[in-house]
Amino acid sequence: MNTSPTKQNDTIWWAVGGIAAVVIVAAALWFVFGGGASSSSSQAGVPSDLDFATTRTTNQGVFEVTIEPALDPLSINQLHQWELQVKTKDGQPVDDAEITIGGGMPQHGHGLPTQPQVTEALGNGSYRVEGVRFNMAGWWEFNVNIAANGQSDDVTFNLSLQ
Ligand SMILES: [Cu+2]
Repeated sequence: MNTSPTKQNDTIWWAVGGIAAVVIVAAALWFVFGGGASSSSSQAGVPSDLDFATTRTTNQGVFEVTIEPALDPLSINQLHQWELQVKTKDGQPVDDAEITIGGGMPQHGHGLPTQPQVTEALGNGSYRVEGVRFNMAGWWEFNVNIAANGQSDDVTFNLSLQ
C-alpha cells in the first residue's frame, strides 16, 4: 500500500495552515500597532454630533463669525493665514473689533502650537489672522473672542485635520 499521496496532502495542509496563521498574526499586529490603531485613534471619542459649520453665532448671540482658512483642505504642519468675518446678529459688518484667538485639542488637553494673531483689519468686518498651524490630525477647537461696540462674546469652531 502506498500512503505517500495522503502524507503529501497532510504536509500541504500543514503548510497552508501555517501560512494562514502567519497572515492572521501579521494582520492583528498591523491593526494593534500600525495603521488600524493610528487611523482610528484620531477619531476615537470624537462626539458624533460635532458641528463643523464655518459660520457660527457667538455663545451669547451678539456676533456672527465666519472663518475662512487660506489652506484648503486644512492639513497639518503648514503655517498659514485665515480670514475672519465679523457681523452683528443683524448682519452689519463689525469693524474695530478686538479679536483674540485660542484653541486646542479637547481630547488631548493641549492648546494650539502657535499663537494666531489678528494682524490687519481688512474693512467691511473682515480681519486677517496670521500664524495658524496645526500639528496633529484629529479634532481641533478654534476659539474666537470678539470685543466690539462695548460687548464681548466668543465662539468655538470645530475642525477635523487630516
Ligand atoms: Cu493633540
